[in-house]
Amino acid sequence: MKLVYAIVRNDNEDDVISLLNQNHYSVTRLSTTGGFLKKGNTTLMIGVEDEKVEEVITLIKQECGQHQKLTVNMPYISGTAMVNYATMPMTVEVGGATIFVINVDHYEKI
Ligand code: 2BA
Repeated sequence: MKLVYAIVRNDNEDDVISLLNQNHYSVTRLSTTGGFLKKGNTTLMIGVEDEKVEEVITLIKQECGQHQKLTVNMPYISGTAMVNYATMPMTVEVGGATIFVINVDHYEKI
């Protein structure tokens, strides 16, 4: 058996947990903080049989994998939106997850 730790962005947590639950994986969610940026993130703990690890990682990638997103930002000056100015569409990288897979020596539910 393995324990998958997945550190995901807070804005992905609900969707990835729903997807894992729909696929019959149990998940424990921990509220965590990145040591570098000191911003909140979410660490998921998922205990699975060895042969299910790849599927779990695929599901996490499906919701949290890095991808590009087109965004249109309204220019602001001193907190005031410059509505008459042309907005500039930008492509930004979003998503991403850090995954650790750990061997489990012993597992039981009592
Ligand atoms: P990521 O590498 O995508 O990491 C996102 C979060 O995942 C991290 O948040 C941390 O909570 C966790 N994490 C990543 N690698 C880990 C590991 N080897 N062990 C334990 N936890 C790990 P933050 O620490 O706040 O980092 C946010 C982002 O800042 C990182 O994104 C990376 O792009 C950058 N970063 C982190 N440490 C850095 C450093 N020492 N120098 C430069 N950039 C750094």
